[in-house]
Amino acid sequence: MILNRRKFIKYSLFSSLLTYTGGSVSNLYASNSNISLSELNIGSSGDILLIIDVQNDFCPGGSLGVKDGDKIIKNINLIQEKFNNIALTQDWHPKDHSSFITEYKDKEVFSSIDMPYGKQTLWPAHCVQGTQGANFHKDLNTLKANTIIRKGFRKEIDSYSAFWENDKVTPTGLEGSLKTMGINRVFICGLALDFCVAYSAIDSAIAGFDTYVIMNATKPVDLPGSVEATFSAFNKYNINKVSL
Ligand code: VGL
Ligand code: ZN
Repeated sequence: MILNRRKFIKYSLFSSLLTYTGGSVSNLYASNSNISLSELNIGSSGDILLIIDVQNDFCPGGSLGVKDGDKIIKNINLIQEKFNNIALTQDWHPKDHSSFITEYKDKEVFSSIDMPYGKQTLWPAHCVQGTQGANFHKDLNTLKANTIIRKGFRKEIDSYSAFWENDKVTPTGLEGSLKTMGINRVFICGLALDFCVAYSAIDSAIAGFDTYVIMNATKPVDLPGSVEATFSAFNKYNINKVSL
């Protein structure tokens, strides 16, 4: 589904979390992303690759499809070869999840409502547990992952981040898991750069991990201002942009 950009940005949770800085997306997108993964000696036991939400509903043809979302899968599979620790996330909602527009009368898709934990965007139904839309894309190599984190499975709370649900108090368990594993560097890729990847990267940095986003293994929804807002958050939280 193609997002209604005007409506979406108007109501986006990001408009409160991050600040629109203006300027050209393509310039920003290219800047500071020239550090190569090969310079970083990937593969020690302290490194993990975190692959966010590479699921059918976020790929073209899905109910919340990101443009060219499937085109990053080849790079993600190549990158996996370098890592000894890999975690996948899977957006995993009950069919009556409170973030779904189908649960409300007289509300518009991509508008927001007040939840006990703050503003919540209303989405088209997506990634419903047990459906084809919730499955990982068939081209994603899922064999090497040692961890799969499901998020958003509580009817009352949405979860963009791999670490904390949107209420910011319910953990997914990933932070404790990575700390127990002795992880110190987290490399993040997947969908979508300006939403679930961004929230995951911010929470990773706040948790104290050195955090890297792999720019040629992610794609943004790219609403007006959303990529600039993501990159200003990356600067604020010292999140590094790297490339394969
Ligand atoms: C996502 C909206 C709702 C994402 C998940 O993975 O980017 N976006 N649920
Ligand atoms: Zn979702």
